[in-house]
Order: sequence, then C-alpha cells, then structure tokens
Amino acid sequence: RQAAFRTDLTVLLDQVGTGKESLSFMKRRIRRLAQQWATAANRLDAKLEQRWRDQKKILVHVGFLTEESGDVFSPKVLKGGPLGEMVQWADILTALHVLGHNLKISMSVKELQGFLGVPPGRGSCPLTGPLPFDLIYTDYHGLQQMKQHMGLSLKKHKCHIRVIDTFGTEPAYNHEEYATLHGYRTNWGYWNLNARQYMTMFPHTPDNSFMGFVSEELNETEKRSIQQNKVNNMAVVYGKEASMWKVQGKEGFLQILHRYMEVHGTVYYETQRPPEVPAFVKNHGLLPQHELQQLLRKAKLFIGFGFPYEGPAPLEAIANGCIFLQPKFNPPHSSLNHEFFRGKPTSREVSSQHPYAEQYIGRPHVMTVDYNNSLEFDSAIREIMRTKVEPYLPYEYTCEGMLERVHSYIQHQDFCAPEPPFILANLSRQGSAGGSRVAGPLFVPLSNSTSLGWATNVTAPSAWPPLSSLRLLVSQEGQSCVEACQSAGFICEPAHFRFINNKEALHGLEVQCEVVDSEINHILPAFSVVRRECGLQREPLLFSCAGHSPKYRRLCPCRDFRRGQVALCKDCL
Ligand code: U2F
Repeated sequence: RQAAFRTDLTVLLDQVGTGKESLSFMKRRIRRLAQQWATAANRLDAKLEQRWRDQKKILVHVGFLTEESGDVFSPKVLKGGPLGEMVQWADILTALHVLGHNLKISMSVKELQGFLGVPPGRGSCPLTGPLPFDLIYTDYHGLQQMKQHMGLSLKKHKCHIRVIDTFGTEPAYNHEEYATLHGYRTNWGYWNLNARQYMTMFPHTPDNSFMGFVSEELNETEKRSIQQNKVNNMAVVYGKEASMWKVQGKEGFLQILHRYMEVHGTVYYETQRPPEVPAFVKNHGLLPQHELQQLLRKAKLFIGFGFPYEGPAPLEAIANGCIFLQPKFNPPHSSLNHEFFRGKPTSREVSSQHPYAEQYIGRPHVMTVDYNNSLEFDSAIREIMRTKVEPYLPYEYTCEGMLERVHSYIQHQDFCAPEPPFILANLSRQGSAGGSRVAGPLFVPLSNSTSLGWATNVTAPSAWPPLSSLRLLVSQEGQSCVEACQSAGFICEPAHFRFINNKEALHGLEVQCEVVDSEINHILPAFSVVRRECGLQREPLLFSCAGHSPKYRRLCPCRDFRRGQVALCKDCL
C-alpha cells in the first residue's frame, strides 16, 4: 500500500495512552508542535511529487518507559530529570504517524507480547510465524526485553529492528566476539546488528544513522519581534536540576557573568532555593516547555555549565535567538575518562558540552571557551552582548528535515536483503560518468596527506546512498575516517565500505603492498606505510568510520551531503 501523509494527530494522541507524567509530557509536546508538523508534511508532500512511498507496518516499543525496565524517567519528569529522550520519542512517533505508516505503540512487555503474537508469560517463547511488522523501533531496554521474550527468533528477525540510541554505538563495541576479545565489551553493545541500525540523537559517528528530533520553528514575523524584544543583558542558565550547578570554579565565572548580566535559571525545587543556586540568580523553577521557550525569546545568552551533555535545549535556545556559551573540554570527555560515558558503547571524544553546537553551528550562535580562563570568559560575555544574531535552526532539526530523513531511511535502508553484488571493472585513470555508474576520480587531493586517485567503473544500481556520492580518501596515520572525510568537506559513509574493500582500490591508489591480508579488525581496510602491509576487512559488521590506529592509514569511503541535512547525500532523496 501507498503511504499518505497525515496532518491530523488525534489518532496518534489516543495511541500514546495516559497515566504517566512521561506520556503527558510527550502528548503536550505533540499537541504544541501539531501545526508545525502539518505544514512540514504538506511541504515534503509537494517536494516528493507523488513519488510512491510504501506504507510500512511499524511497531514502536519504548523500552525505557516500561515498568519492566524500572522506568526511572517518568517520576522525574516534573522534577528536573532527563527529558531529551522523551522529546525524541515524541518526535519519532509523530514523524512515523505523519508519514502515513501503520503504527502500533507499546509501552509495556505485555503490549509487546500482544503485538508480536508471542504468548504472555515470563519465559522466552519463540515467535513461530512471520514477524507481523516491517520495522520495529525500540531502545536498548526494549531489545533486551525482546530477547527475553522472543528467544532465538529475535536473531532471525533482527534486521527489522532499529535501536534509538542517544549517544551511539561504534562497530567495535557492537560485534560480540570482537568486543569480548579486544576489550570493547560494555553493558550495552554486542548485539551484532548492522551499526546503521542504531539511530542517534545527534549526528555523532556516521557509523550509526542520525535520527534526531525537532525544535520549534519561527516565522519571519516572530523572528523580527524576537530580535526587537531581546534583553541584551539577560542570561538563562542551562541546568534544570540542582546537581548540574555543582561545578568546580562556578563562583568565579558566575561572578563575571553577573557583573554584566541578569542571571536566570529554571532549576527544579521543592520548597526552597537549592543551595547550589546563588542568591542573585532569578530562579523560575522548572518550566513547562512552552514557558521555557518564552523565556529564551527574551534572553540573549543561554549558558551551559558542562552537563547535561548533548541535550535538545541548546538548539531550542539558538532557535529562539540566544547565543549558546559552553565550556570546552580539554582533554575531551569520553567513556575512557568520564563517569557519565563509562560503559557506553563508544570511544567518541566529546570536545565540549555540545559538540554538535560547536562543530555544526558555531559562531556567532555558539561560543565554546575555556571557563577556567577568566579573561577569555570575560571577553566572551562582552562579545555576546555586542553581537546581534538571528534565530537559527539547522534544517535537519526542522519538522520537514526530520520527515525527509526518516522517509528516506524507511524507503531505502534495508538490512534484511543480502547486499546486492556489484561490478568492479575496467580500472583506468579516467572514465565517464552517467546514471548509477561511477567513473572518474573517486579521489580528493588533501593538502596535508598524499592520497592517490583511482578511477574505475563500478555499477551497483540499487545501492543507497547511491554510488555517485562516493569519494575515496586515505587518512593520515592515527586519523579516523570520520576525521579524514570531515577535513575534506565530506562525511564518512559506512555503506560504501564494501566498494573500497578490495585489492583494486589499493592498487588504484598505488599503495606499495608486499602483503595483502584479509583480517578481522575494525580499522581495515588500511595499510601500513612502514611495513608495506595492506589489510582488507573480513567482517562487514566491523566496517567502522570511527576506528583509528597510529600505525595505519585507512581507506575511507566518504560521501557528499546536503546542506543542513548531513544524513542524506545530494542524490539520496
Ligand atoms: C539530555 O537530557 P536533558 O533532558 O537533560 O536535556 P535538556 O537539553 O536539558 O532538555 C530537554 C528538554 O527539557 C525541556 C527543554 C528540552 O526540550 O525544552 N525543559 C523544560 O521543559 N523546562 C525547563 O525548565 C528546562 C528544560 C539528553 F537529551 C539526554 O539524552 C541525556 O541522557 C542527558 C544527560 O546527558 O542530557
């Protein structure tokens, strides 16, 4: 069946259910953004020009909100607890509904069993018939529950699963045997999925798919009125829980801030001001989302103290015309050196409180500074007061951007079908482009590394992203493909690894190999210049953009991307 866009959210709101603060929060959000979603649906509908879209049967099982997982989030909704995950799930549900799919929502193990058709009860019971869904969106808790209740049949059906995974899972952690043997085993990873089945909150490692969420959008009139009504010396602190205000050196930089600006907070409290919040701060208490937006519309500065990491609030602040000021982390925080990230299935280095804001948005909307350097901090505040900025929201965080991305994933990502073979032939230095046939140099000269070009005719008509987006690069020693592609203005594309994991690519690059081995190691394909050794990847699950090693230069499959929509290549729609 063909999917038709929906702009009425009544059915969805009924499906979400009642009885928990988390559900009420999500429903309030869905209602508040309904108009914005409807407009976006109409726009995308027009953009896709009647293109056929399959209607999919989709189950959404929100594991972290089930009683069976302990549901620690719901009781904290009104007390300053994490809301980012609920923001994202509300938006995922809305996007799937608006795109017109056939949606079932489960928030308990009992509902999960009912939808899957496995008998209720505690033990594991295999699903005998076919899976009644094309796609299942869940999280790590939900995955565990499915394993418990579907037993071995989970393995058979796992290509249909998508895991909503805030901070991401790198391939080395996802491969059970490899993780166990090489010290990448954590509480979460080791599910042997295709790493693109994990979907993140921000575009972290491109090994995963970027799901995202949305933020409020403003029309031109609202933008103008916001700019007129900005209070130049008003700052709002990012941190809705008192513990987020327990920061080393806070007195120092807060004093500087207070010298120039009136400081506001939205910290949850029961009866009296939490001792962590200084007396000069005007604390509004935890606000409902729409009231927070109003406060942000007036404020000039939204200031982070270092925690929470990578939440939605900075995007909302920037969308409402604030400048976001945040601490730089030197050394960067990661699962190797920081409690919060310990045990998370990634070694990603987090360079500031909000690396997306730092790297994808940047000045003038975002300033990332060393808070221990009072001169630098002082001059940042003065610069912020002088700078005029317009409200800004990256396209990928608008409703249309999210619909476009989720639509593309649903129609094109298929982890069930065996990867279609491709033809690699006619190695030559030149070629002719046309259709899905890639020819011409898959090669970008890098000023600080000598990457060599190769040209070949490759055909893979059903590849997505299409092959036309592929650019082959060689990393520096110690550099990951994430960095190598980024430094050339591209993004690493794990789906393209299979096209460059071959002797022909090495040959075309004129790499001098005395040996070419095929091994199981997440930094391959790669070569060692000193030892004249080349290695190809034997385990496709270990193709990794994130991997790096000081001894190896990696072969990197980069691709182009759309402005403001890094998840999609130029020919991806
Ligand atoms: C992140 O979770 P948080 O919930 O701590 O992220 P925030 O950026 O603080 O904001 C989440 C939402 O809370 C809302 C605000 C945001 O959409 O509009 N809010 C509000 O309604 N009222 C207020 O007074 C203040 C904020 C991240 F999302 C999680 O994935 C992580 O687990 C967590 C820890 O790093 O950080």
